[in-house]
Amino acid sequence: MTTKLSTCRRGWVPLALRMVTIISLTGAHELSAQAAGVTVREAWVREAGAGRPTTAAFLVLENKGDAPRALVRGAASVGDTLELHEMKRDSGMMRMSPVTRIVVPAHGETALRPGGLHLMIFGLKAPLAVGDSVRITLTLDDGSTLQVMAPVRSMRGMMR
Ligand SMILES: [Cu+2]
Repeated sequence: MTTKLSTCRRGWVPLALRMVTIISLTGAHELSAQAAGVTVREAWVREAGAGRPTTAAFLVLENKGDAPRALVRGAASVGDTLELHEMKRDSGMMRMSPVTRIVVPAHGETALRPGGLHLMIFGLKAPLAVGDSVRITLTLDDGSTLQVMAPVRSMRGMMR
């Protein structure tokens, strides 16, 4: 019994080490992708009272790289799904609709702000109050991911 267990453990140690190596290589890759390319700033999420199923997130994407990049999808810790949205004037009304990608030009930036491009979070699991923070994961068209902690703010505070 004891012999079998120790054999089992010996078998698992190299596998565990290999997994750690793979994880750290992936981590290094993501880190260099971020350093070479796109960063996020000014991220915030609109507060959402009890019973409200959706909210929106805003941020600025900055691309320090030589190639254009695009945001292609994302996820938020507080909701079921996240969509990329734009606001457009349609016969005198402002309407929002999903977009498949948000381009960030080389050596440029793209702002997601109220009234324009934004991230829409659906299926909120709990109300969001000022002072809370939301973890948002963004995936770019080169497969790299960015993580940002976005504070929750009131819409009124932003309009001042
Ligand atoms: Cu929207």
